[in-house]
Amino acid sequence: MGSTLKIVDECASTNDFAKIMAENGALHGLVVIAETQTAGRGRMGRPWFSPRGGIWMSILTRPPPSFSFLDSLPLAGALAIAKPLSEQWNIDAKVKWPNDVVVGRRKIAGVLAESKVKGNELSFAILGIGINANMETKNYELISDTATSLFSILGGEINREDLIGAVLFEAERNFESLGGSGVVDLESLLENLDGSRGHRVRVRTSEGDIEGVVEGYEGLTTTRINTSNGVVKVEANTLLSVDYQVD
Ligand code: BT5
Repeated sequence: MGSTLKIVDECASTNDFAKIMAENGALHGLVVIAETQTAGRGRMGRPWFSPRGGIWMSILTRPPPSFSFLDSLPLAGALAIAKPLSEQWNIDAKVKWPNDVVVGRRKIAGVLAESKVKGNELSFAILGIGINANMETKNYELISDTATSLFSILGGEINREDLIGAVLFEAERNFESLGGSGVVDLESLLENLDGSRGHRVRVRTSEGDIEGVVEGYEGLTTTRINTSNGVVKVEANTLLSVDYQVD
């Protein structure tokens, strides 16, 4: 990861920037980083606030081995953020299914996996990573009650280069493991860093809505939800949205 590094001051979305570079032949491992994004986005077109001081970056993987690789990318990406925050910076960061990193109840980072399909084949995938690093979230009305930043938690600036390096290192190992190298036991890592188990959720899937309590995972693509009718397995490729109920 980062064999080619493209750093820009401002762009609409690093995912779009990386996609254009991918369509023009950029190689596996390209990383695009922007100081600020003017149209950063989350899933389903939701806005992603991207002021200066944060870490807004996208990683190109090509060719992704399979569709199940793609379905695992959001959790693999979230783990690559939560692990170094927890182990190297001593922050109690947890992965919140399906694609968030939280500290306590507040979101500190999110990931957005997108892909390009040609015929029946995946031609490339892009993993967008947004981390609220050296910035404040309280000025953004939409997220002032739900988000936080590393700056607020640490009471000072984090070295962004160190964190970017650590996240890219973990992302590379996680991606290799999704490809079958086994270098990281992703299921155990998720077990250790999971912050969703025991939480009540309302899940929308392409196969219907489910309400219940997150019980655990099977691999990185299947989530078990304990409902009043027993355990229902949610597959990542059917997932539309997850709402956490405040309990
Ligand atoms: C995500 O979506 O969490 C994925 C975020 C991915 C952002 C990166 S930045 C680099 C790359 N380029 C992009 O354009 N995107 C990626 P989702 O789960 O849909 O969460 C979106 C919701 O999070 C919004 O509706 C807000 O409520 C909230 N939100 C927006 N900005 C936030 C921020 N900076 N911190 C915490 N929450 C935020």
